[in-house]
Amino acid sequence: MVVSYQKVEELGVITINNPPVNALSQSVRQGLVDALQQAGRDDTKAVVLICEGRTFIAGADISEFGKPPLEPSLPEVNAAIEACPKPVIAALHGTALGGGFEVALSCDYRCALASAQVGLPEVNLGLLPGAGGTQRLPRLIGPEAALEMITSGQRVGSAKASALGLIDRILAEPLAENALAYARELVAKGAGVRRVRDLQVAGEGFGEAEFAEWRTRLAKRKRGQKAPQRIVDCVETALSKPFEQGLAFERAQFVECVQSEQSAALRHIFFAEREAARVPGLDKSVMPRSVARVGIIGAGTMGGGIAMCFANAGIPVTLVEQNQEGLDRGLGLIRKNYEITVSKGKLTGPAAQERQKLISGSTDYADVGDVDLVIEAVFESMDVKKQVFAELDEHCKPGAILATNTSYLDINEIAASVSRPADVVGLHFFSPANVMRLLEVVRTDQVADDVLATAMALGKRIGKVPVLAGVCFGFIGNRMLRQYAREAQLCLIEGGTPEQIDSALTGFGMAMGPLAVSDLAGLDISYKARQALTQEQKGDPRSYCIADALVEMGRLGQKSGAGYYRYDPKTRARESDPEVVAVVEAQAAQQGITRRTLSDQEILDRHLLALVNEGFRILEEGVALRPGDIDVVYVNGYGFPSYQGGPMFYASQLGLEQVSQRLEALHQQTGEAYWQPAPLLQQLVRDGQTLADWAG
Ligand code: 3H9
Repeated sequence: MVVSYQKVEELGVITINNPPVNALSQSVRQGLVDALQQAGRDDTKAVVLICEGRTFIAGADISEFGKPPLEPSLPEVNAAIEACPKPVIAALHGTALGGGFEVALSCDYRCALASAQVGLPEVNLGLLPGAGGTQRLPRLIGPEAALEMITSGQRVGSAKASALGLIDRILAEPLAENALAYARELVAKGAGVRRVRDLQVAGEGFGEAEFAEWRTRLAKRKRGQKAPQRIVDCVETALSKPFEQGLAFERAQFVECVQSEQSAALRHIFFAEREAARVPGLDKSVMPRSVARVGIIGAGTMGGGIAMCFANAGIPVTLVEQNQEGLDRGLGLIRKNYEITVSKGKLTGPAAQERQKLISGSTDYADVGDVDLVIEAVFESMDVKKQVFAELDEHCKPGAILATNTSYLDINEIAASVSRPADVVGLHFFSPANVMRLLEVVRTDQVADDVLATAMALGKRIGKVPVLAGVCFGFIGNRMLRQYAREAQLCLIEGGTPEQIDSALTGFGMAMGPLAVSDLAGLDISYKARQALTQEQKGDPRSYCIADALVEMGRLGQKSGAGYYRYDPKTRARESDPEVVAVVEAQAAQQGITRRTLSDQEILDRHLLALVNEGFRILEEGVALRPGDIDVVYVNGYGFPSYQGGPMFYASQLGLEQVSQRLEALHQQTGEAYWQPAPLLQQLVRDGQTLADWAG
């Protein structure tokens, strides 16, 4: 039974037990309605609603969305709580989220463990709270705080929730015993039914202008997303309309959101992120190795960022550099990063100091002799990496995991250079490493199962989204990125401007356009990498001649004040630069290209299709295990808009036949082999299959 009802002296106790997170699936909703009816009829004086397992209800059952609705709905459950003639007391632990928190808001009183958190994260799924959250929350905490909580989707701990008036009593463990004692206390003092719906919203001084301000702010902060704007509409309605009308309005908005493509995309990402953590073929009995101390080789931007990831998770780190000067520079950079975090109010000073204390520096490999995992983050050169691995092989204790943060190099070759190839794995972090959520875990030919299991578990422990990738040039993300970056160059030389290209992609929702990203990363990085290649390896000159010309003019991107754009030395604001147009035109003439007008749609199509086609190749080769893994990589590592679901989800929404036809048209038009639809795509189209069929 997922919901049970029990009489404990004068109290009725409703217990939900629906692992893993007590989601509100149909059986739970029905069970709640039945239990409430029973409680309403018997001689109990109050009802306690509590959950078994690791958490109070964590929300509606997301897997039910997109399917025909099943009765009773959650608003009906909440109405049943409010119709109960006795006070209902919600006892919270773990995370009371979304519909779960809305259930608690429908109760008369709320008590919680100090460790509990509450929140309305629906916005992260392209939704709004659809069971009264947008109407009840403003009645309890006012419109401003309600808007902040609902549009950010962030959780609030018990202490803050109590200060806001969301929780009436913070309890010590054990929850059940103390929640029942609290309920008895309420009964003893005659505390009766107390419905949030009957409260007036304290909305003085909050009117049309304030709501308009929120809409503008969200249009920037949640660019392109529909749900945040709808949330503002709902909260505004809570102020202007009676409760029932507000509920009806909210319901209509929720239904529209749940049917939207944006929500389907975000739900896809929610499940894909969790699926990505599973490694097929890796037996559940494989125990991850224990990781209590970590070493990092290289205190550059990447090494420092990685060190912060571990320190932030409470894991001590030893950072090794070649000389004291480099080490001091690296540690200084880390200190500065923490100072910025503190100045932004995201961390307290003492907490930042605690974290920094976990990072120690050294110039001696012997100091990583006893670490459980070491990550090499040095210059991207096979020779240099092999030298580092030889040192690690010599100094690290048996059983230590030896990881490389290489972005492109053949990790099998690195593994083969040491005496313990089974301990070698790729851990590819993304810059800035302490911020970006993606972690590509690269599986080498000889890697041990428990090393892989450790890498995946550790990724989650340090707050990353780990995705398994196979060895190839660029793994999943960067291999696809090369195709995308090529299109940016070709669109530029064929007739686009940096502004047009970037805005076509930011218009789609990309965090930044490809050329602005290049300016940020520094044009000299890929220039240097190209210099090491043969003419043949470099490929079509049209795809790099502009970049080369800019670097040779000293335009290295943001760091030199100019790249594809010009940057204001003070504000770093980006400006168009006619000089770039001149360079582009000169290069086009040199390559014999007559520039033409490109439509924004063509630019967008070419960039996305380049990603998608390579994605199919990567899937076919087994470099990525599932289409969803590629989407998770792009959303968490490359600024792909989560509400578009990632490149493979985008392809699925477009329809594989349509994707194949557009690729074929580009192939015919250009004669370029890379536009030929990938064999897997062709096969799926021939067989009338979807990517989900293939993955399933
Ligand atoms: C909503 O409530 C709408 C209402 O306003 C209106 C309705 C009318 N449903 O994350 P984990 C699964 S919208 C179904 O790995 P953790 C998850 O897929 C919802 N399944 O654990 C995974 O399955 P598997 C608002 C769910 O400890 C397993 O549970 N609520 C749901 O790291 C464990 O999950 C949210 O958005 C769900 N709601 O984190 C909360 N939640 O093992 C979403 C989880 O097969 N959930 N699963 O891969 C979370 O944020 C985290 O799961 C939570 C636990 C913090 C609860």
